[in-house]
Amino acid sequence: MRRGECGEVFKIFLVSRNEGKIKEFRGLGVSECVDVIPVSLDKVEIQSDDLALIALYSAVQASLYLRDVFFVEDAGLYITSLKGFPGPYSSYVYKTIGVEGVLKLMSGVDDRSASFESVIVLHCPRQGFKVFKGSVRGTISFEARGSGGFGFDPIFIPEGHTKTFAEMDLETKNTLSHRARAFRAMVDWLRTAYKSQVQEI
Ligand code: ITT
Repeated sequence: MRRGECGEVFKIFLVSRNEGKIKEFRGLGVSECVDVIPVSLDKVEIQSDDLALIALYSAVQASLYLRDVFFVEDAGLYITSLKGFPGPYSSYVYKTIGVEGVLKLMSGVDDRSASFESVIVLHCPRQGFKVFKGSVRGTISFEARGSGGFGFDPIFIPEGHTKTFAEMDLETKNTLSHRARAFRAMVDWLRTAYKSQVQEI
């Protein structure tokens, strides 16, 4: 990890090809004085029920190419009445049946509760891999609403709110999201590690 020009801005690489994710992490970085730099790498995503394992495997692959401090994230939507589906298969389900397909699976279902989960795996050349998690509870709406965000945002209403994530602006989503919680946990850890003179993280 390198100190940026103003002395307080950290630079950190994010390995991802998901534009929506990259935009959110860059926005989160601005509010935390962290310059998040996206890197696109070919990586194979394993199949597992465990998001942390998927993210860890991606991080290990990326570490073969990247020697600096970087992180990867794996995230998913877990719908209670569908026993956690699509969960770790969210990316595939989004690309295949999409938002409308999930709404169809939920038609006539009263229990709309769901959560978004995010797992970040941070790679530090000296300290190895560290895992950070974040989640947000909410409900699945009855129809798709809003044009912001990405993925399943048009059908997810975070707890305590009436708008879907896709009806919120980026800043609002970034105060509540699973991704924001995992990211802040990582930044807190990095700051502590850096300040406690673990200069070589
Ligand atoms: P990278 O691995 O390149 O980062 P990806 O799109 O493959 O990108 P994931 O495996 O983490 O990333 O996919 C998670 C999928 O879950 C994503 O494609 C969305 O469909 C959905 N998802 C995750 N977080 C979301 C969010 O904040 N809002 C809406 N949908 C989300």
